[in-house]
Amino acid sequence: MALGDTISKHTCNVGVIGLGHVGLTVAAVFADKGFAVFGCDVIPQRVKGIMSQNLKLSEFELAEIVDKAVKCGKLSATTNCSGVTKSCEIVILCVQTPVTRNHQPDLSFLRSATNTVGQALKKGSLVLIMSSVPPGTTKKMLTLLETTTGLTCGKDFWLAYVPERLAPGRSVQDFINNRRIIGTSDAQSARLARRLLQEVVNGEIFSTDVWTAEIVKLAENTFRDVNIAFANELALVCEQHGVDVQEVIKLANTHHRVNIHNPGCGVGGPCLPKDPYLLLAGKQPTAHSIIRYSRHLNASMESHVVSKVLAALETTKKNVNHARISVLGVAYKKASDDSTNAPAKSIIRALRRRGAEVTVYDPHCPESFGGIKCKGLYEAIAHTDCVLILTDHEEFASLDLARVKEIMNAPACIVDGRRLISPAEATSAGILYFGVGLGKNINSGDPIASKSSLETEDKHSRPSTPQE
Ligand code: SAJ
Repeated sequence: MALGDTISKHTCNVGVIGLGHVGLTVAAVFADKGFAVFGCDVIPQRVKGIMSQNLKLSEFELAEIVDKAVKCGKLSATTNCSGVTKSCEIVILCVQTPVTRNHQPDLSFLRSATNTVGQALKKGSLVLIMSSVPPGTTKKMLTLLETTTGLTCGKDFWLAYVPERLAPGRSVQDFINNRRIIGTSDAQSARLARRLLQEVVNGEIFSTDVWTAEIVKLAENTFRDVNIAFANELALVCEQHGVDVQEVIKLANTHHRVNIHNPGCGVGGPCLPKDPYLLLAGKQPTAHSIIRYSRHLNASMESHVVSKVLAALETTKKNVNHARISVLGVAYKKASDDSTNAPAKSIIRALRRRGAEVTVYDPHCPESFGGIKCKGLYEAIAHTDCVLILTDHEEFASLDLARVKEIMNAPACIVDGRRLISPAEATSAGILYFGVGLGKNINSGDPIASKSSLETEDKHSRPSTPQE
């Protein structure tokens, strides 16, 4: 039977190479739609966790469909990549594509997986690459597949670049509902990839060439990174002008063509700190790259926040050496258990290097980056000199400020790296407040300085993360 027909009947086998966050979501969704899915990962514990339904996944829906698919035999996992390739007509590559310390793409995982797939690929198969890749990579993988298989792409097998667009935290819904891009270099690959995607996603599907599709994916995350960098620079400007950046952004965003993102203590996660470098890999389109500069600026917010803590301690006449600081949040973003590239890492280390004792609380993430891990929020805050908020978890937005003041060493102070707490509410609870982008001397007691129009209109309205 032709591949197109087995796709429509869901009778073809789907192999997913790489069972990280993206691969596992892809595997689980295909299995949930009735395809027989064979997943493969080089980490035996990951495979074991999936098969024994013992994987600790923070996303409830993902955990649920993974377990269901394993239980009913639609999803199995192994470390044997060539075995998977041999038994599947569809092979989806979801391996990581990190950057090195010098911000150069490390394609070794993708090259190795493609090479193994090439050695076992059946004639008539469709290969999809979903990893984020530097422009031109799919073409290189196509050549590698042709060399290892001895087959011709577009005639004997099919290949498409289909970037994922799922945001950790809502992976399954994003995978199913987001619009998708398919990049191919021949018409039949485009037809088959579209037919396959249509079976599992509801969102509109756009087709283009591979090179364009690769750049589209990187452009999306780079746009977000540059926009956040703009917000961060604006925060630094506002601090110098004695103005509150939150109010500036909220009011500027009332213009229907303006959508400034939120400033903060830095940009983390598996994607934004890396994808701009993949986009620029091997190219220097201009001597003054806004993309490269944005990366530097976003990374520098981590040391800016450390300076804010030092300034806060100085105001309270305390020395960082021996100070006790409670860090709230180590995950890279709200409601996540992921601390990949989280700003918390360098910030906690910098404070500890200066002699501070750091307690850490995160309701979602087990990491502590060398700080003393606490089980409870107020346990972490008790007897500390400074509370430092690094993640915008909901739990921190509703802090009982009176209780915070009571249990902290006097004078209590908060450094808010995510602008989660109302400065006016903190000061009226008797807490000194320092926030990224807050230039006003909120601690002066001046009632005009301590009330922004945001707080007057809706005191609990913190601008939400754009396009959350
Ligand atoms: N952040 C800010 N200010 C903001 C928004 C985010 O400082 O206004 C920070 C967050 O705190 C976090 C980092 O940026 O540390 C990244 O968070 P995110 O929510 O922007 O991005 P990710 O990495 O979770 O997911 C992104 C998404 N890309 C876009 O929104 C364009 C997601 O849709 C992609 O699928 C994902 O990258 C990916 O896998 O590429």
